[in-house]
Amino acid sequence: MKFSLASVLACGLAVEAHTIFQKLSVNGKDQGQLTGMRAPNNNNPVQDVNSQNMICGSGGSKSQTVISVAGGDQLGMYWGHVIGGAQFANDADHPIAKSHKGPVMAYLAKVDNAASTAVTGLKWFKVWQEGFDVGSKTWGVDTMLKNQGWVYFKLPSCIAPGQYLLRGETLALHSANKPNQAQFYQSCAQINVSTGGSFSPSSTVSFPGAYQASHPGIAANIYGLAGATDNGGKPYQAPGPDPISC
Ligand SMILES: *[C@@H]1O[C@H](CO)[C@@H](O)[C@H](O)[C@H]1NC(C)=O
Ligand SMILES: [Cu+2]
Repeated sequence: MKFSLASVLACGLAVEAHTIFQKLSVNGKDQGQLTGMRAPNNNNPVQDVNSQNMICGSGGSKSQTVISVAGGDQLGMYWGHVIGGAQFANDADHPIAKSHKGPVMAYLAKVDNAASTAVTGLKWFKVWQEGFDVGSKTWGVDTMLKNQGWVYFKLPSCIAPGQYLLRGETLALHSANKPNQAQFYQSCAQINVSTGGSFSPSSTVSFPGAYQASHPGIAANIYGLAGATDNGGKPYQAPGPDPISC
C-alpha cells in the first residue's frame, strides 16, 4: 500500500485530524463540557450518508440536562480535536485540521423530551449554515478555526417554544473529490426553547435520508488552481434544505 504525501497531510495517520462538537454556549455563557450533549466519544468522521451515525454521530456521551434557550439567543457550538479540546499543547489540528474545509450547519428537530428521545425518526429543519463565501474565499470551517472552535449563530426568534435536538454538523471536503470521502462530523445538543414564536416547518428532512452521496455539495472538488481551496472560484451549495427564514 502506498500513501501519497498529500493524503498523509490531508488527514494525518498516527494522529487523526478530526473534530467533535462537544459543548454549547448561550449568549456567550459556556454550558460546560458535554452538558446537554449527545456527542460521539471519538472524532472519527462518518462517511456513509446512509449511516444512522449521520443523526448525532456514533454513540457516546449522554446527559440528563436540557439547556434552556430562547428564540433570538446567540448559540455557540464548540468543536474540538478531541473531547476536551486540544489533544496536547500547540495541537495544530485543534479544533480541526486546516485542510478540512467545508460548511458548518445547524438543524433542529422538535421532540417531546430532549434528554430521553430516540434520535431515529425525527423531522429535521435547517436553521443556519455557513458554506463558502466566494469573495473572501472562506468556508464555515475557516470561521471555526478563527474562533478557536466556536461557531456562533442566532436561533431564529420564530422558533416555537418546546424541546428540540439541535444537530450541529461540520462537513470536511478536503478529500471529497474521491467517492465517499466527504467527512461528516455531527453531535446533538438537547435544548428547551422557553420563549419564541410559532414557527412550524412546512417541510422537514430525515437523517439518514436527507443527503445523497452524489450531491454536488458532498461529491465536491474544492480545489482551484495550484490546489487553492477556493472551490475553483465558484459558489458552493451545501447539502440539505435551505435554512428557514423568519
Ligand atoms: C422548558 O421551558 C418551559 C418554559 O420556561 C418550562 O416551563 C419547562 O419546565 C422547561 N422544560 C425543561 C425540560 O427544561
Ligand atoms: Cu479528518
